[in-house]
Amino acid sequence: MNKELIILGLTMVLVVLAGFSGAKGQSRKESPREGAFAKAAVIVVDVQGDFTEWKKGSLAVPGTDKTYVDMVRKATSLLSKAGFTMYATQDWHPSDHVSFYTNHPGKKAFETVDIGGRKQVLWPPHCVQGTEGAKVLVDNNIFLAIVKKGQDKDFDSYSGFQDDGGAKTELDRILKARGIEWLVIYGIATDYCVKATAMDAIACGYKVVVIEELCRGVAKETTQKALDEMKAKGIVVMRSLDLEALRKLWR
Ligand code: VGL
Ligand code: ZN
Repeated sequence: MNKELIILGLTMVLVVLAGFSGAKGQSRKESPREGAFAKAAVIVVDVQGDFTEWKKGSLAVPGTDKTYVDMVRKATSLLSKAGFTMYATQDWHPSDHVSFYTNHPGKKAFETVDIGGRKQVLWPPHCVQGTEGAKVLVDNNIFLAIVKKGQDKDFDSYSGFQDDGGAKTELDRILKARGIEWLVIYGIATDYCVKATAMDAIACGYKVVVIEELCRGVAKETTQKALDEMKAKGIVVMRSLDLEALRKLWR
């Protein structure tokens, strides 16, 4: 047996293995994407423990069992592989947040109050910064960025783009910096954060598709109303995820 040849062979195997792991670790996230969906991004809205029945969340939205979360995970992975740039939003409140009924003595959960001339729904405390319930339930490594919102105790923020006081998040800037023109949006809740994010997205000049099957709403009537309002603004509401239909739409 030739010792040098064996050592050379082993070295080559190691070099190849190192090359593969390096490529994997570094850059699926950073390189601009190519192909039909190069200018398209996905925003997975607030798929967090506190909004799900699966995790017995404090503000669990109907229809958010493990089957729903698994469907979202599968769709998110599929879209990433198809070449979409992936983003998520994350509700991320301080414990003294204005939207928590517990911070308004005498008020009950789901009551609406007037705060500084704005209507504010009072929610059970949810998505408190750093808690288990605030975690995004989709593999975090898939996202180029997870945009936090609702961090200012004085303002609620259903939209991933800005809060009720008009303070912008980084979302529009990072999408524009990457040349994104088209957005696929889905998550929780259809009638609050999905709707607000989609409405701001279209106002910011993006072409927007909401995937109905991948969304869940707090209440039936407000969910139907939200879908109608979104359609009226030019948002395409697609019943279920269909890559071929998306390709045609944006050709
Ligand atoms: C949401 C209520 C309060 C949402 C967030 O993600 O739709 N809803 N905070
Ligand atoms: Zn919230």
